[in-house]
Amino acid sequence: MTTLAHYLKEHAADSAISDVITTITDVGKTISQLLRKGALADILGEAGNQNVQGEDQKKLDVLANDLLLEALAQNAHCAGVASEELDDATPANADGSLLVLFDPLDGSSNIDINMAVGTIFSILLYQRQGQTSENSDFLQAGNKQLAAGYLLYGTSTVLALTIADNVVMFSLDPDTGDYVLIEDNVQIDADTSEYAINSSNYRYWRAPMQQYIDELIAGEDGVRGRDFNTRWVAAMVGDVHRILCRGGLFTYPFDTKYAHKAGKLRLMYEANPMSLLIERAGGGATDATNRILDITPTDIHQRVPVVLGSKNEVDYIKDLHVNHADK
Ligand code: AFP
Repeated sequence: MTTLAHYLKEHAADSAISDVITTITDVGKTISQLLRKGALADILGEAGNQNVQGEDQKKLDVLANDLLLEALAQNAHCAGVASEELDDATPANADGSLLVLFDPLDGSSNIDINMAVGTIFSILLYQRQGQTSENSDFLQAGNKQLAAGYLLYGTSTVLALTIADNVVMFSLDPDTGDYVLIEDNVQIDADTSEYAINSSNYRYWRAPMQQYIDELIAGEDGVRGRDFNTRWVAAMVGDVHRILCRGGLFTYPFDTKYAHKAGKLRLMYEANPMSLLIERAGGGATDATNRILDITPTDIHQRVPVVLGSKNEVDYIKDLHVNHADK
């Protein structure tokens, strides 16, 4: 049996990364317990304030955010923390060598209906050790991530992690409190017949994305020559987990629903960490034309269109967009 502690000891580049991941996953145990108590813990419902994106926060969003922030601020290796829920990054220990970004509870609208939610995290190198960290220190492309992962609080709590070249999964043993390795070297099939998209936004998409979904819906009667199936968890963390388990395509594409947003998902808290996991598992991740991991961020809360999952399907969508642009 390999526990997370054993795995980190053998595979983490240094003790700082190991330590920060241990802090995040320890908080994950607390969040998992709070979620399991559900309404009994009096944690459901709106917290009464809105996050920086103008969305209502659930009580547990606030709690998860605070727990992670407090724990990471006390970690000597952590120079700064940026959360999807807070306007600005929070400086931590100036002598630390790492920066941590997180979405404390992705899919928070799922909390009240007892469906899957998760914590997504990304770890970057801090390049100005000894000085107080600022928002601009976090503006590094996703390909610079030292580690990334998520905790999925579903029927069981699962950690998906990439710290070296591969992706691994651990399951939280509720009896011992240990994360136990359940999958080493996760790989995604290049082909799939399963896709995830919120189709209610169809009229706001660009023509190539409309064409793509039209083709999938036409199934064996259309140009794709086979039937496709839809799955939509409404929490990216759940959809990405399904893809890491059995392949698939996930997209939250560019849409014109809200003029000021390029997409719904956040580059630094959602798209980058998930893209690193997916690429390292052999899949693809693009904003429909460019590799997500190569985007240079200009704002810590920047949004981006996302297309990720089984490689051939991601490439197919990319080709549709490139060919459309060429015309
Ligand atoms: P919340 O965390 O605000 O619930 O948003 C979740 C999410 O960002 C992402 O995890 C889902 O894929 C997506 O939103 C679902 O969006 P729809 O509301 O359009 O279904």
